Amino acid sequence: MTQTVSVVMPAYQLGEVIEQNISAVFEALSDLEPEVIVVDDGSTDGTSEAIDRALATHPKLVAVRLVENRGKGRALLSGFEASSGGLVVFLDADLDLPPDQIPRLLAALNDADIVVGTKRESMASGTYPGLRRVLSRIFALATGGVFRLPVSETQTGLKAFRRDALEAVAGRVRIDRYAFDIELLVRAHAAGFTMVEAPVRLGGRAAQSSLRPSMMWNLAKDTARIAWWWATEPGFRR
Ligand SMILES: Nc1nc2c(ncn2[C@@H]2O[C@H](COP(=O)(O)OP(=O)(O)OP(=O)(O)O)[C@@H](O)[C@H]2O)c(=O)[nH]1
Ligand SMILES: [Mg+2]
Repeated sequence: MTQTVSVVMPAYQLGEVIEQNISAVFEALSDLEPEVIVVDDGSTDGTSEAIDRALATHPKLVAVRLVENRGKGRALLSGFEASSGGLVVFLDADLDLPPDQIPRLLAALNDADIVVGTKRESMASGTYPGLRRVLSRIFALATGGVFRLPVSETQTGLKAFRRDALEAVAGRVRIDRYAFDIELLVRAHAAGFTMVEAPVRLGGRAAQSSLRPSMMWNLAKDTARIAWWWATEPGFRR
C-alpha cells in the first residue's frame, strides 16, 4: 500500500472510552502509520477531555471540534475535509466494528473506488437483535430496489474510499444524519465511481444496540427526500 491512510472517527457522547478506542485504532493499524481524525461535535460528557489526553500521546491524531451537534454524516464530512490521506476510512468511534478489519477493506480498494462494510453475515449468525435484523433487511431491499446501488446494505459504520470519490461528491451531500450514507453512496454511484461490499464482523458490545422508533422514522423520511432528488435533480441518477 503506497497511499497514505486517514481514518475518520465520528464521536458523540462516548465519554472516556474514546481515549482507549483511539489507541486501539493506532495499534491495529500500526503497519500503515495512519492519520486518525476524531470529530466531536458538542459532546458534554467528557469525550472532549478524553480526546485531549489522546492528543498528548498520539502525534498523528487530529481533533476536529464543532460547537454545535450536526449529526454523524456532517461530522464525517468535516473530518474528511481535515484529512490528507489518499485513502480514507470512515469508522464508528464506538468500535462496535473492530478496526483490525480495516486492512482488508483497504486492500479491496485496489479493485473499486469505494468499499462498503456490510453486517449481513454477522446478522445471520444471530448476534444481532431480531427486530433490527428484520427492519434492516426491509430497508436494504427498499433502497436497493429504488436506487439500484450495487451493495446490499448502506448503514454499517465502516467504509473505505479512494480520496477522489469522496472529493467528487462531499460538497453536494445535504443529509446530515441517518440517511447520509445512502445519499453519499447514491451520488458517488451516479458520478460513475465503483463500489463493492465487504462483510465485516461485529465486536461483542454491538449486540446490545438500541433502535429507537424516532430514528427509524427520520431514516424513512430522509430516504424519501433522497428519492425525490433522485427523481427530479439532473445528474443525481446514473
Ligand atoms: N460527531 C458525531 N458523532 C456521532 C453523532 N451521532 C453518532 N455519532 C457517532 O457515530 C458512531 C455511530 O453511532 P451509534 O450511535 O453507535 O449508531 P449505531 O452504531 O447505528 O447504533 P448502536 O447500534 O446503538 O451503536 C458512534 O461512534 C457515535 O459516537 C453525531 O451527531 N456527531
Ligand atoms: Mg454503534
